[in-house]
Amino acid sequence: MSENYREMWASLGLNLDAHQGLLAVLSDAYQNIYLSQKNRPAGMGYFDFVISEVHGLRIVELLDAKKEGKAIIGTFCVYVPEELILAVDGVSIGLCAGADVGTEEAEKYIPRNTCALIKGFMGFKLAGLCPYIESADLIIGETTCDGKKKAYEIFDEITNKVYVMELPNKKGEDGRRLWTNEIRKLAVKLSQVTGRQITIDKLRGAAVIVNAKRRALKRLSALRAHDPVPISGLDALLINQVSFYDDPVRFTTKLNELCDELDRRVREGSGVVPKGTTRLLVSGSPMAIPNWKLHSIIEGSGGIVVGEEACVGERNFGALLDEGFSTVDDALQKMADRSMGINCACFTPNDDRLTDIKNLSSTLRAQGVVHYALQFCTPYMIEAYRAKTAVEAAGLPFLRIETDYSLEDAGQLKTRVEAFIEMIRDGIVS
Ligand code: BJ8
Repeated sequence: MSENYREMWASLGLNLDAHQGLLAVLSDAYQNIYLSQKNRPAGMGYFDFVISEVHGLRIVELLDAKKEGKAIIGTFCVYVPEELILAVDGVSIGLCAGADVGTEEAEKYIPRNTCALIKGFMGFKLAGLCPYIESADLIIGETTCDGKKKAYEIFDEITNKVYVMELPNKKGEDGRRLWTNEIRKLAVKLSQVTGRQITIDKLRGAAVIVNAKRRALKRLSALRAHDPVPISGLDALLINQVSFYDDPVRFTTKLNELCDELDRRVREGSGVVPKGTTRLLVSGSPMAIPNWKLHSIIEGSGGIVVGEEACVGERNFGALLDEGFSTVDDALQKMADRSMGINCACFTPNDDRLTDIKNLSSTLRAQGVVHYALQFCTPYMIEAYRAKTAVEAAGLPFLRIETDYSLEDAGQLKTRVEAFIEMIRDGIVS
């Protein structure tokens, strides 16, 4: 890929040598973690291709879209409604970063003890490694955790592209009103940036596209409830990560084709691992691409991940947008209501997340919950206590993990995960 796209990367101002190094590391990691898996569905070929072209063909597509007058809109949070971006003919791209890059540069601006996701997006920009950030016309931030909202101030100084939405901390009527108003303001901002009017027809078309994507992701999620599981947690995680980058219509078609194949597997009783493999739900901080660390450890330790109660996972697609809106403002209200149903640890109280974890564990027939918090992600690190109490009260074992993107603790984590799986298998906890 590299030679063909060098000129494009140079025109975006990337650091070509460092970028080349990053692609080489990613390609090795992908080979070792993904392509070495046994018995993968053939339909994963499309997603492998998307990853192989994540800084290539997809960027060509974005630049072509810009030539057609479309805007590229970067986002960091599932509270930002993708429909609104599509309604102004924009292209929505998730910008969260799941790799330790540019750390030294990032730490010149933000403290060492900042979560890896924030350090990641700052590092990608500062080290000149992200063609998505460079292509973006507007980057939408939100006042979720303290780390993100303060980092956006600096990120805006560096990029001059950041628009921050005010997300409330509580979900009562006041919070709902505030968030609805923020969505109205975002609609105005997007119209200004793109020069496009938001109409009811545009919103209807966008709602159909994004709901179809959510339905396909829900279909994939439901298939993971079977035993044997027809697809690995690693592959399902990858699909969820790709859902933030890929063209939504093409993505949905390809994912539905893959689900057809998984349906056949289920009918034939064949799975990616033997029936009875220990089933785990992962819950917590989002795992942005290419963060495959925990899934890789779990599945390399004899378990299988059957679901993610996370933003790269169920929180992103769990609820559909109510398409029964009659005016533009009604649509904006319904978007606000949909996203206010997402249970992020940035909210207080957040009891509904505990219910989500228990319900999902039961639907997906998980035998244990692995709670994942990125180090220094205070909301999820602290909420782990209440998640543990709720999960154990429901009779399920719980493993609490705090980690970052580095592989330094991989051996230690593997030992803990293996012991957890063994305990479940031996029926010591149930
Ligand atoms: S809705 S989880 S996408 S805010 S990992 S930066 S919380 S310190 S990403 Fe999130 Fe929206 Fe919530 Fe989801 Fe802060 Fe934690 Fe870092 Fe995080």
